Amino acid sequence: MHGGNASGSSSPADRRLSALVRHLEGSSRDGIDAGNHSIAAAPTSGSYGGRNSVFDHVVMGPEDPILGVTVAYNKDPSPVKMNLGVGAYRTEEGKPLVLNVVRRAEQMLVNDSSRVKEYLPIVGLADFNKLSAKLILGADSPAVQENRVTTVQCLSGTGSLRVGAEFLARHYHQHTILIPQPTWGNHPKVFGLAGLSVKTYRYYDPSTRGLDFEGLMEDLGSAPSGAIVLFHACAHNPTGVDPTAQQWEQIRQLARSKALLPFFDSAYQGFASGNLDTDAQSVRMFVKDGGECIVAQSFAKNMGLYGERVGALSIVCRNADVAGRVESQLKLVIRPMYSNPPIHGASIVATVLKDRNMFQEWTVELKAMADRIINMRTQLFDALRSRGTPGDWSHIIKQIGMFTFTGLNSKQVAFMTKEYHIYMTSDGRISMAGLSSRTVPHLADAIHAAVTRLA
Ligand code: PLA
Repeated sequence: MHGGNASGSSSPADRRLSALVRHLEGSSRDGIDAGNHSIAAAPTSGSYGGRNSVFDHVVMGPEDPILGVTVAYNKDPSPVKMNLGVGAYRTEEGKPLVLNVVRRAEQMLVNDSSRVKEYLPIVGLADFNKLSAKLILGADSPAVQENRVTTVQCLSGTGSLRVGAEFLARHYHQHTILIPQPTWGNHPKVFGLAGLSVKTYRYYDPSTRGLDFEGLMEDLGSAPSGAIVLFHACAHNPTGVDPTAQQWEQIRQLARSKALLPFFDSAYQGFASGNLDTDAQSVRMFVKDGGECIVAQSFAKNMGLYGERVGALSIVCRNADVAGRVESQLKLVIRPMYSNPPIHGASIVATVLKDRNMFQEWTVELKAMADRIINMRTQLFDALRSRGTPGDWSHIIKQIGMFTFTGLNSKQVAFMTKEYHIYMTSDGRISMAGLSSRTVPHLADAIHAAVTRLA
């Protein structure tokens, strides 16, 4: 079977298979040598003196569009190099940050000799799950109180999205998912490989550098009834453009009238405005109306736990009975994937969320990170203005969250990398969290040169 297509009538299993076929065909196309597949009788015994590998036909795959930027950056010996690719917070000194409250929680965990390293349940740490649901849905959320939310601890935001997608592919009647155009580059892969059929809805208008609200409403309005719709809860990646509260309300009404199933990706709660509740408003709006929805949460950015891989998937159901059955099926998704999640990161989060003082300390540290990013926006904007760089750069201060979607094209990006050792994704996205007062002038010089030399 070649070039299998996801026709309307195919099952999730068929679609998963054709997604895999496309994925594999893609990897051989991306490779340097897709020819000569004669692997007949390639032995595993080593009797060929190690010359022929059973993997000889494996071609070199491309680097990831985001994480590959860090790979290239690491290879550059220049002392002035800057990594503005991946969204990872850096201090004014350009160093990764472990929050004080996280260090404190870790000390407490280490000092507690009653703590052991047993397996967690398939769904993860119970305290962590309950507290994560309250964090995103609100401490007084009726949905949580009525026990109609099931929350499972997953491997950060990505793992939560994937578990949610696998569950939907198996148990939800509609397999079309609409994702914004553009969106985080991993979204189509996560959903497609789970067997969902991925379509896009209009989101960003390059001419205004703002939301294409009409396009969005039109595309959601013509979506198949019951389709899944992916929303970024706040701080849309890569555009930094979020709907206003009024627009969210219109989106909610439309989504509910068409029985669309909202799937929120919340990777930046607290990072957009500096306030955890403000950044959860979009999600809470959809929970308040009593309808169902799904939320994938990440603690990578807001608690700085990137490599600990801490996240949660919550499915808000109509009633506790449904939630219980949904949870039983989530366990069947998780068990053959990674059995059960790691204990350390979730214990840190639970320790911080459980304790009033530590929670308070976290919000202060979180606000400081968000404020520093906002400050970098102002500094970069001012630096470009003082250089008289052609163009309207006000979007730098208008956009929200970790990234600025600069509008620089891939040629300009390549120029900045080559001539100025500035690393960023080829779509012109820069991580504002990777900037500091010391490095803003270098970036402004590079942007100025790119814009004036390569229109
Ligand atoms: N969802 C969105 C919208 C994201 O931007 C990211 C991370 C994730 C989910 C996944 O995060 P997690 O699995 O680490 O919790 N995006 C980053 C990193 C910060 C990445 O690409 O993996 C980015 O630079 O876009």
